[in-house]
Amino acid sequence: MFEKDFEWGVSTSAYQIEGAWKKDGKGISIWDEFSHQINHIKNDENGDIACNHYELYPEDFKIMKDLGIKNYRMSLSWTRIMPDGVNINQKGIIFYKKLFEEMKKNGIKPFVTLYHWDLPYELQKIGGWENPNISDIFENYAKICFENFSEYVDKWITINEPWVIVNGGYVGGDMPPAVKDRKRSLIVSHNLNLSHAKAYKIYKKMNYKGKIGITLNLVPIYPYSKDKKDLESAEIYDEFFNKWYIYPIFKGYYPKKISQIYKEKLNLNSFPEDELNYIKNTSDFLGINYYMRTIIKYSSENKLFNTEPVEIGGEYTEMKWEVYPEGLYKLLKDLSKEFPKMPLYITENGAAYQDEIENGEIHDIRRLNYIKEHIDVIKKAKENNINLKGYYLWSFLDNFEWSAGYSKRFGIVYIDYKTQKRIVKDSGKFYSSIIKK
Ligand code: GBH
Repeated sequence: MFEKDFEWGVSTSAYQIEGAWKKDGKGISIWDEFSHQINHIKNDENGDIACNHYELYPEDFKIMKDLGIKNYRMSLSWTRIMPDGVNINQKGIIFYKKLFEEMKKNGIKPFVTLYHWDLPYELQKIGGWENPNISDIFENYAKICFENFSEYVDKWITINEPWVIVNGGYVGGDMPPAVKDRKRSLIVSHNLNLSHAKAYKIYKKMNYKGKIGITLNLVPIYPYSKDKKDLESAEIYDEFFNKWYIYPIFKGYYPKKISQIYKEKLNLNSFPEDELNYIKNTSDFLGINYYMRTIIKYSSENKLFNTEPVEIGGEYTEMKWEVYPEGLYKLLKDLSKEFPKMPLYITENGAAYQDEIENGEIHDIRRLNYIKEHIDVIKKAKENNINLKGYYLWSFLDNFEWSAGYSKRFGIVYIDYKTQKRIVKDSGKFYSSIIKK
C-alpha cells in the first residue's frame, strides 16, 4: 500500500531549534526582537539557545539515522543567510552547506522551507510583509537559496502557514509584528501569495528540476448542527480559515462569500485580476499541517463572520486542541475530490503532552497513541487511492513553541534544556518501528 518512495519523515523549523541567535554574522529576526521583550512569551523565554541544533546537528542527524528516519523537513534562517534580508552573509551559507553535507552522510533527504516566520527585523522596519516590494525581496532571497543549495535540495516549501502569519501577526497580536488590524492582515495575505508565486516562478525559470510548493495549516470545519444558520456559518469559517489560502494559489481567486464580507464590513477592495492570474497554479504539491478539527455554530456575538467555535468534550492535548484523527481523513478526502491530481504531503502532525523521565526513559503513551491513530488514517487514505506522498511528524525535537516558550513539548526526542541532552521518547521508538516496517 505504501510505495517505496513514500516519505516518512520528521519536521522542525530554524528559530525553534537552532539557537545561536547571533553567531557567525546572523542578523536579528522579528522573533529575536519580539521574544526579547517582556510579557510576550511564557516565562519570558526566547530562542537564543533553544536546542542548540546549530552546534549539535551532527548528533541530531545521528539520532535520526539510528531511528531509520530518511526524510527531514526543516527551514532556513533568512537572517543567517542575509542578516538584513538583502545582503549575503557567506558564513550562513557555509553553515547550511555543512549541515546538508552531514545529512547526506547519514542518508537523510531534506525538504526545505524558505520561510517559517523569522522575517529579518531590518525588513520589518520598512513595513515587512506590508511593504509593496516585499515579494521582490523574497524572490531574491529564494533565488540565493536555490543557487546555493540546489546541489543538496530538490524539494522546497516557500512559506509555512500563511494563515498563522496573517492571524497571529496582524489579528490576534500574539506573534510579531503584533499589529491588530484585519484589513491590513488581508493585504499581508495577498503579499504572501505574491511572494510565494514569485519564488515559484523564479525556481522554474532557473530550470531546476525539483518540486516547489506551499504548506498550509488546514482545519476541517464541522457544522455544529444541521440548522441552516450553523451550516452557513461553518461554510464562512471554512472560507476564512482554509479556502482563503487554498483558492488563490490552486484556483486563481479568493472565495466569494468571505470576499463579500470583507468588502462590506472592512471596505477591502478586490485584488487585481492580473495578480490573481499570476498567483494561480503556482504549487507543485500541497503541504498540509494537520492538528485538529473545528466545530462551528452560528453566533450573533461575532460581528464579522457570525461564527463561534464550540468544544464538545472528547480528548484534548496540552495545547487544548482536540484529538480527532478522522478529521484528517475528511480533509484529505475533500481535497482529493476538489484537486484529484494534486500531490499531497502531511508536512506536520503531532501533539504536545507533558513528559516525565522515569529511569532515563520517557513513556509518552498519549503522544504515541496520537501518532498511531493518525498513521492509521494515512494507511486508510492510501488504501483509498488518495494521492498522498509523505507524512512528516511534528516534531523531531522538543523545541521553542512560539508564545508558549518551552512549556509545550511536541518532540519524539526529549530535550533537557539545562544539559542539551537528547532522549528518544517511546513515541520516537514507536515511529521508528513503523518506518522500518
Ligand atoms: C504549527 O502551527 C507550526 O508550523 C509550528 O511551528 C508549531 O510549532 C506547531 O504547529 C505546533 O504549534 O482555533 O485559535 O486554537 C500550527 C498552527 C494550529 C494554527 C492550530 C491554528 C488553531 C487555532 N495552528 N490552530 S485556534
